[in-house]
Amino acid sequence: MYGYDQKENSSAQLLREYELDELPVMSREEYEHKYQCKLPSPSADIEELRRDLKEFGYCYVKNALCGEQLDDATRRIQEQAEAEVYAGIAHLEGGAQYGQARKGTSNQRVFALQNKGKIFQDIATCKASVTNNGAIIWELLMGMLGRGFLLSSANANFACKGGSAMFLHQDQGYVPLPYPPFPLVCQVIYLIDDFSQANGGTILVPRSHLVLSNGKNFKKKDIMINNREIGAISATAPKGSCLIFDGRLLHGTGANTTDRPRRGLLFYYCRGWIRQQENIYLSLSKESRKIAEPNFLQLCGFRPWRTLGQVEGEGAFKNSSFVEKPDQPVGELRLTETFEGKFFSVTQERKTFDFQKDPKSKL
Ligand SMILES: O=C(O)CCC(=O)C(=O)O
Repeated sequence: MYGYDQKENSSAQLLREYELDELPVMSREEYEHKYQCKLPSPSADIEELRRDLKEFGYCYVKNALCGEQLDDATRRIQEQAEAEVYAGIAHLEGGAQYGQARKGTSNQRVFALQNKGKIFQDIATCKASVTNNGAIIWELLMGMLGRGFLLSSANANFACKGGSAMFLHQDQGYVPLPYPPFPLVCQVIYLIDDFSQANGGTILVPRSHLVLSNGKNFKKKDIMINNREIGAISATAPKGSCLIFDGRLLHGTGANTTDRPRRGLLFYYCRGWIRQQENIYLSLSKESRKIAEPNFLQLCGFRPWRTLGQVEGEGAFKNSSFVEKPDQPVGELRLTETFEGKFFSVTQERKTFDFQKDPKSKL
């Protein structure tokens, strides 16, 4: 999910300045010929997927959603998108320019999937009954982001006819350069339709995760891959696959020139110590909170991790407990004249305060 900041030293500014936010897109065959390489294909072999992520910055997991799982997810997202349009609350965008991601009306985003069907919570946690090859996806996420990673946001992106290609960006573009030598965030896109160059398959710049991390070689002509200037392709894979990419990889939605929408479910994850894109603590609806399973709540950050995410100090040492919004957070307290001669007690529960008059008390 895009995130950019136009401050000095941010990758977004450099990408624009050096015209890397828009690159001509070649076919897979052209790319492989030009750069003398074999680009990633859908696979369920974890070693191959790890190699693809390391070398190219992306990989495709084969049959991540299939059969009924894919049908259910497709039905749910389609009816949600239509209902949001009908209700006049749809997020329509063009996807073209910096600062104008929401302008234009061809493409549609469905935000906050965590509230729009239990199936999306289950896909986020790679639950075995919903996600095929989910254990492989989870393993790859752990390999990239380490233990305690979080769901940063979840949305659907419908690229539709007439929508222009989105500016190319790095999902961790808000992090000052140079980047550390590992991803801070990553994106998992479940393909609801076959992705192709014609229907706006995500534009990817293979290997850009390695060559655009130090902030020094941002000039297009200085960025060489196998002795050729940097180049872009479109993600092409059958529906049901999932595309996983490193947060440093240059990418963006492609332009759909066909008559049918290109739909993708986007799950954006971050390391456990990075602020999430969606403020899920505020936006998770009561109903969705009720049906959420512990794994999902943990993924959203409802469980403190290594001292982070505490609530009034709770969870600092007990990593096993989930935290809740306190009914009555402790505010300013002081013993003043008013309290003299009064008995003051705090119950074990610590959240309920009980003030009673007790003339015999010394307090
Ligand atoms: O939907 C896509 O193809 C990619 C969307 C994207 O780049 C983003 O949201 O950051």
